[in-house]
Order: sequence, then C-alpha cells, then structure tokens
Amino acid sequence: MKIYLDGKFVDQADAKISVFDHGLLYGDGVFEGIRLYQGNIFRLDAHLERLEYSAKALLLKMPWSRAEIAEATAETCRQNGLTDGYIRLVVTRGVGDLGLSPWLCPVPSIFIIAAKIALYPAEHYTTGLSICTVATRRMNPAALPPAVKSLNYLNNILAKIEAKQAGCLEAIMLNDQGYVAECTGDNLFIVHKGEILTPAASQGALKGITRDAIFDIAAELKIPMREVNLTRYDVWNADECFLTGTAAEVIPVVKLDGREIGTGKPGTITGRVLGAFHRRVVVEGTKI
Ligand code: PXG
Repeated sequence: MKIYLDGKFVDQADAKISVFDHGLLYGDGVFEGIRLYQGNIFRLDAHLERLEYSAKALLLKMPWSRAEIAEATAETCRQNGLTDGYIRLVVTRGVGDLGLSPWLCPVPSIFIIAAKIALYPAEHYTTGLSICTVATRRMNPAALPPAVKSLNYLNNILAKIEAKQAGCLEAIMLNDQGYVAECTGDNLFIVHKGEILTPAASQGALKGITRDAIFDIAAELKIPMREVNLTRYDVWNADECFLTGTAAEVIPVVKLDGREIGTGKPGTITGRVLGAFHRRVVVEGTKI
C-alpha cells in the first residue's frame, strides 16, 4: 500500500511520523474519513471544507490549497489502484517540543491512506442494529466543540468501549443537558409520524457529510425533515430509527435500551432513504 506523506508516496512500512509530532503527543490535529465509490470520491469538496473549518478552529494553518489536497487525495487512490474504499486524510500539528505550545510546531504534516473499510456486519443492514445509551456524555462545546473533527477522539472511544461492554456495536451519546447528540461515530435520525427528525449540530452532533446528504434525500423524496431536540423517550417511541456515517452509510436501528423501535424491523422510510443514498453515491462524487 502506498501512503501519501508530506508530498511523497511511500510504502506503508516507511510511512512514519515523529514521536514529537503533537498529533501523537496531544491529539493535536484534524482528520476526515471519506468514501470512494466506483472511482468517485463522495462529496470531496464538503469533506475538505469541513477539514478547513476543523483546522481553523484549532488555529492550525494548513499550507496547502484545497485543490492541492483534493489532487493528493485522488492520486492516493490511483497509486493504490483503488476504485472503492475508504480514505483517511489526517493533518497533524507537526513536530514540536515536549510541552503543549502549538506555536513551537512550525510545519504541519499531512498523510492520506486509501484502503478498505469494515462496515457493520452485512446482516445488520437488513435486520437492523440494537443499540444502547452510554453514560459517557458528548463533549460540551465550551470545552471542545464536537463539530471539530480532531485527532482527539477519546470522548467517542470511551463511549465505544461502553457500547461494547453492553454488547452493542453502536451507542447513543447524550449531551450534558441530557438530549440525544449522536452516536460514537454516526449521526442519528428518527422517523415519527412521517417526518424525519435529527438533533441539530448545536446539540453536540458532528455536521456529518452523510447527514447533509439525508437532508437532500428527504427533499428529493418529499419527506418532511427537521432538526429538533430529542430525548431517549423520543427515540424509544419513534416509528423508525437509522444512523448515518461515511463508513456506515445508512443503517437501520431496531432497538434502543432494550425497547423495540416501531415494529422492531427496519422501517419503510429508512429503506427508501437507504435506496436513494445508494443511487447518489457515485453521481455525487469527484472522479479520480
Ligand atoms: N459523528 C461522529 C462523532 C463521527 O466521527 C459521524 C458522526 C458521521 O459523519 P460523516 O461525515 O462520516 O457522515 C462521524 C464520522 C469509526 C469512525 O471508525 C467513524 C467516523 C470517523 C472516524 C472513525 O467508526 N465517523
């Protein structure tokens, strides 16, 4: 596998980062997870815009243009002969001193991995996921804005550990007011009385690229959709529930905290959204 690292393509074994890189020492950096479908990078510009916003939030000045990063991303796919896969694009603060000071890290690093992704086991796309709510709360925006896709993912990792300990593949994280924020690596949606409802980003949800696509799909399918504050009660009493993410795409949820959602089977609106998503992934991509 060829990895793009600071302007060069290197073998996986040679793709190394310094132990003094603040991305490693402090989680000081930003990243994107992007999909490649039949030689098309899904919503690449939106991913690169989010990367720029995340970097700006950390005052991490990226010395590359969006076009340069886009080309490096496409070239990484080409170098690996990949037409379908998952791209991980990472920007670190770069090498600095021992000590937090980011201003002592003059040169950020960028690396791009284009590989395959293990989705949820295939059967869950037809049977649906059983998820739970975990005790770990989504970070307060006044501490670390959850909209920043930073290399510091411990909040989500702690929640993921709790999910696994409870025997679930994914879990709901509440914000510190007790409203549903999102899942550990996916955005959450419910269907109630024919409407699609999802928490606003201000409730602690990442502004997911797949989530954005759901707004477009809802408009296309003429299904009303709104951002609302959701409690667990709302999800327990929903007619349908589904999650979205770059890796997960659109996956139905049929149980939360031991309570069946709706009929306990993936819902019809979820199925229509999933179908519409699959029709869009290639056409909405940038050709590599
Ligand atoms: N919420 C969070 C916290 C995420 O990290 C999403 C929602 C979905 O956003 P997109 O843009 O992908 O539709 C994400 C992104 C993993 C993993 O291994 C998942 C993400 C990122 C990194 C790793 O499960 N999902």
